[in-house]
Amino acid sequence: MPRAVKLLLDQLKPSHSARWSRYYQASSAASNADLRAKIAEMVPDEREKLKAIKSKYGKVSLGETTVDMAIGGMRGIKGMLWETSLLDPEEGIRFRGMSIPECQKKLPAAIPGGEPIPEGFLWLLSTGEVPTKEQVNALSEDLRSRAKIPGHVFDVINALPKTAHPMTQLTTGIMALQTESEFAKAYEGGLHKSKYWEPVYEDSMNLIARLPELAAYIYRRVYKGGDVIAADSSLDYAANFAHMLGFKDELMHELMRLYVSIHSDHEGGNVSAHTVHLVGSALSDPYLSFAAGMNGLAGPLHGLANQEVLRWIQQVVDEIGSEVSLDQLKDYIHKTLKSGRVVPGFGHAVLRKTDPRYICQREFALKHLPEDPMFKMVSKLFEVVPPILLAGGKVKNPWPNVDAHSGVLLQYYGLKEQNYYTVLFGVSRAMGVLSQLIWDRALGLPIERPKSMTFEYIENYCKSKAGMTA
Ligand code: CMX
Repeated sequence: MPRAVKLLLDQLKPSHSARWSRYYQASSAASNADLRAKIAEMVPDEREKLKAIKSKYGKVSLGETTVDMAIGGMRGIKGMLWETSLLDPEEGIRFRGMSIPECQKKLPAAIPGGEPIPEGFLWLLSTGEVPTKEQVNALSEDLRSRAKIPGHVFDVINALPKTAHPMTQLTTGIMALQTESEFAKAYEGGLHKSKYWEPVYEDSMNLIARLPELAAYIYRRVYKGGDVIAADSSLDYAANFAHMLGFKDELMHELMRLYVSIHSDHEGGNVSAHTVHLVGSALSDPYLSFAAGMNGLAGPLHGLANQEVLRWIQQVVDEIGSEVSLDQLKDYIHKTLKSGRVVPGFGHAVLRKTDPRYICQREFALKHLPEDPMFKMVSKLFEVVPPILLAGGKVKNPWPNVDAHSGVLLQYYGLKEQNYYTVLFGVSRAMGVLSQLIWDRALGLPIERPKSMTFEYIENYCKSKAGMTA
């Protein structure tokens, strides 16, 4: 249990702390390798925690909402509970309290000193605990046993032209998989609300398990003449995904482990995560909720930026070459900005420093592909873009985000089809948003319904407020 949570519980109610400490000791000692059993064990205490926070702090204000915030994309409004990760503007993401370097150090890896296996992230995100190797292996096995896709899903995808964007094909495939929803069936059968999380857990794990095969099918269909590669049951989740895409290089498997892990979660307010959470709050099942989130991820200001970055870098290289001076590069960036476009891969709605997901990808590149010309171009952009964006005076964060780096690593290992990149992001994102969705239902979070306003309402409200305070 994170220390901060334990401290809070200690303050809230002494009896909780005793119960938590019993739970913690039991779970630390247990060799329980079943994730569902582990979550079931946690549910009563987490419900108590929610109740205690509501009763003790329910009326405490979390801050002011201004008109700017309301019409400015709700930036900075604290309006959602999201347990799996928290984003600090200066420091970047922490998964259940752990930074990326801490996760790299503490979570089980496939090879000594290698990148953590994403199944370890899934366990961590779902429970807040660092799993043992045994727990991670059991989870890998469990996911393998769930990875079955019914034939009609492929038929539905095959009905689309191959030219349909891979994200359209992914979302279509997820929607076709919705026929398998255990939550939808259980709800129709009159499930008690205290048990909602159980079929949501099953749907979420089944969906996470099925996504790599679905995504690999789309890749092989669109780019490799439909030559589909069967799963390899000896491989972990990410390595098997890379294998089904057609990549045998162990370093590409390592890259995929890193990729899936760091893209898994980025707290709750980003478009894809918030959408899954919002749609799920209407008790739409995990397939419906996740498909909705994927449609948000497919937007160029969010997940599609990774495709846009590589396309843009490619354009830079095609137009002015890769051996360019910093001044030539500056001119090109000014040209992009003058044409009314954003520099893809730079900026962030919350972060105010370089994204640690960018940093860990840069470290991977420095270790494995320091001489790659495209990596060198990414490094030059890291030097050149931020001062230009800063000088423009309106960008709140001039630093690179996760998408500024991922494409260059993928193309180095042979995954060069940029339009496919957001699908990789989507498969990865499932682990975070679906872990949270299980907890949304376990905690009984209600349907979301923020208040909207018209211009007239805002004006009248502000005038009357001014009158009152004058
Ligand atoms: N290039 C040029 N202009 C940029 C910019 C960039 N990289 N980032 C922000 N700006 C502009 C905005 O368009 C906005 O301009 P207007 O006032 O004319 O509308 C202004 O700077 C202020 O924006 P901001 O408050 O700094 O940023 P937002 O919170 O509104 O937007 C983001 C954040 C990520 C959408 C934006 O930085 C952007 O468009 N970046 C490029 C696309 C990108 O990399 N997206 C991926 C983000 C990570 C992810 O979600 O996957």
